[in-house]
This record gives sequence, C-alpha cells and structure tokens, in this order.
Amino acid sequence: MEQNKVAREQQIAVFGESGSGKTVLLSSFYGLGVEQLLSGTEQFDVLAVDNAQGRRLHQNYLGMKNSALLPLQTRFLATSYAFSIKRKPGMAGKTRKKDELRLVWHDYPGDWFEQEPSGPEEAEHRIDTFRALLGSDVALVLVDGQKLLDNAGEEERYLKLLLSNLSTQLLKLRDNLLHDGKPLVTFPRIWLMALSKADLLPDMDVIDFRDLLIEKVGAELNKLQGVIATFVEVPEALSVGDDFVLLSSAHFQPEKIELTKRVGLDLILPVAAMLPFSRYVGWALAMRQGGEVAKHLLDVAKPVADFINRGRLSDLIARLPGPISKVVALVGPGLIQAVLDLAGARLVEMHAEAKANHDFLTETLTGFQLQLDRGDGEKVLLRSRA
Ligand SMILES: Nc1nc2c(ncn2[C@@H]2O[C@H](COP(=O)(O)OP(=O)(O)OP(=O)(O)O)[C@@H](O)[C@H]2O)c(=O)[nH]1
Ligand SMILES: [Mg+2]
Repeated sequence: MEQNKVAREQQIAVFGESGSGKTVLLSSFYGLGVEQLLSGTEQFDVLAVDNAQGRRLHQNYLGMKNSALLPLQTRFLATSYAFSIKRKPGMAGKTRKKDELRLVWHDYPGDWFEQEPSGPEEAEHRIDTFRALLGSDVALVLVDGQKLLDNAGEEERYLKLLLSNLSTQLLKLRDNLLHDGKPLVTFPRIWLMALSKADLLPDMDVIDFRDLLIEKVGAELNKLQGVIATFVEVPEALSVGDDFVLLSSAHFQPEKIELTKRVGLDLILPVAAMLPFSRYVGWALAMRQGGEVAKHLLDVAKPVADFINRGRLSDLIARLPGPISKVVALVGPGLIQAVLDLAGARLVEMHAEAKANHDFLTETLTGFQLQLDRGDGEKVLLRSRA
C-alpha cells in the first residue's frame, strides 16, 4: 500500500465464523459512507481506492436496501479493501499533500476457521492472507448474536467453540507466520470482542455483553490471550478481550432491510484510527529499555500525536531505540499532554479549534475521539481501563 502518500494508514482485521456478518458489515459501512450517512461524512468522503471493488460493495448495499437481497457467502477468496478518507472537495481550507487517511479492511471466508484447506495451493493462499491481516493494529472478533439467541441460557456451548476454534486456527498458522519461531513486532495488539447482529438482542448493552463473556467463557478468553501472546514480542503490550463493542449492520426483517437502523458502524473508523493511540504510547512508556517494540508502538502513534501535539513525538522517535526513560524525561510532558488532552475536557476545545482553522486531519482525528467517547456514553463501546 502506498503508505508514504497518506498521513496515516490503519488496517482492521475482522475475525468471524461463516455467517457471522463480516461481508454485510463491510458493505453497510461503505454504502453508508457513500450515502453520507456515516458519522463524519459531512466533512469527509469515504472512497474505495479500487473503483471496481467499491462498486461491488455499493451493489451489495443497494441490493440489501432496495430488494432485501443479501450478499453471497464469501467463498475461497479473501480480499482486502482499501478506503481513503479525504476532505470533501469544496470545503474551506487548503488541501495539503498527505491530507488523507486510509483504512484497509480484510474480508475473508469465515469457513477458513472451521474447515481445513482443500489442498496445498489453498493452504498457501490462506497463509498469505493471514500475513496481510496481521499487519493490523486492531482486530475484531465477531460474536454472532443469532447464535447467542439460538443458545439462550447455555451460550457457553457456542462461545467456547468460537474461542477454541480461533485459538486452534491461530496455533496451526503460527509456524508459518513466525520466522524461526521468532515473535512478531507488528501484530494486532488490541483484540476487541464485538457482538454482531446486536439488533437481535435489543436488551443487551455492552456491559451485559462483557459480563456474559466473562461469566461464561472467562477461562477461554484467557487461553486465547495466552495463544496470541506467543505471537508477539513483548506480550505485556497486548490487550485481548479487554474492549467490547456492539455492532448491527441494519434492522433485518423478512421483506425489508432497514440500513439506517444501525449500531456501532460509526465507531469502526474511530476504533481503527484512535484506539491504538493512547494505549500504544502508554505501553511504550512502560518499556524502560526502549527497543524495537517501543519504536514500533510510537511509530504507530506518531502521526496522531503529530497533529495533536505539533510534532514533539517525532523528536522522541528520532532518539529511539536508546534507553527510553531519559528520552521521555526530555520530551515527555508534551507527549503525555497529547494523551491527556485526548482523554479530557481539552478535546472538545481542540476539535472546535481545528474546525475553525480548517485543519482537516486534526478535526477528523479529534472527531473520532469524540465519537469513541459518545460510544462509551451510549453503552455501545466499553474500552479497557488499563
Ligand atoms: N439481524 C442481523 N442479521 C445480520 C446482520 N448482519 C448479517 N446478518 C445476517 O447474517 C447473514 C450472513 O452475513 P454475511 O455478512 O454474509 O456473513 P459472513 O461473515 O461474511 O460469512 P462468510 O462470507 O461465509 O464468511 C446475512 O445474510 C444476514 O442474514 C445484522 O447486523 N443483523
Ligand atoms: Mg463474507
């Protein structure tokens, strides 16, 4: 991907079994973006980098909206979709080079998690796909709301299977993904649990969802965390099953699909772009020896901090991987301020300032952060307190 041409590229990996709602989610996200119904699209456009792909997703969306037609099951092939988030033409303010954010979303056939590859060629293709998927910072694990309903009262029957399948498949791929068993620096370090088809469980808020998972499959979540920890260098910088979100792509009825009734779709861009920021900085600061992982974490956080805090983080990165504590003592207050600002009352002020100054990226990123706060307030998102 042409990473250096855009201000920030963020990838998102969505893990879910066949039928759990991955393709519908992706199609609704894009269709709502095109129709300017997604939060933030009064200010930016969401454009498919590949026109033909965009048309296919839009077609899925229109099929659902106008004819209650559902996308076909994704078979054999996995695809990555790149979206560009750009200032709307005609908006006030100068468009700077790199005034663009990217989201890369990986869609794949869910039955990969349940079935063995049909032959060596497919096995090879799966490994390549997973390698791409694992360049993401954030992963979503979809919990299918329909299956929770089907197993009401004994949800653990479904949940245990879901989590153990995920652990097993990851373990099977591990030898192929790691070189000589060496753990990875770049790997999703934030794994959110996402309830898909949340419209089917209207009485469940995100706290109920978290409680259900902890109560029924707390041990299996710990096991999954243990498995994922074996993939990453510095497994202390990892959070698995500490964040939760509710998602619903539409309100589904037999004859009609109402795509304007949705839950959590407005949070996808903010989660991908902003969730890693403060957490990565916190983790990097805890690594007193600096090193490659601290550098990676700060590299991810850098573009965000740069907009919010006018570049002081760049100084920090230039000095890594030397002992980090000294460096933080030098430039720390500014960096820590950027994190604090985003969590505090200053955020609203910064957002308004950026808007007044027609500063597209700062306005967008602080807007994302406000959206996350809103998600918390509405009990659609529950972020880790760690
Ligand atoms: N109630 C409800 N049903 C949904 C929602 N999203 C998807 N569904 C249903 O779930 C079915 C499967 O969704 P897909 O998005 O195709 O599932 P997938 O995860 O892509 O499945 P594979 O391609 O087989 O991996 C759809 O045909 C819908 O019937 C939702 O938000 N709410
Ligand atoms: Mg699919």
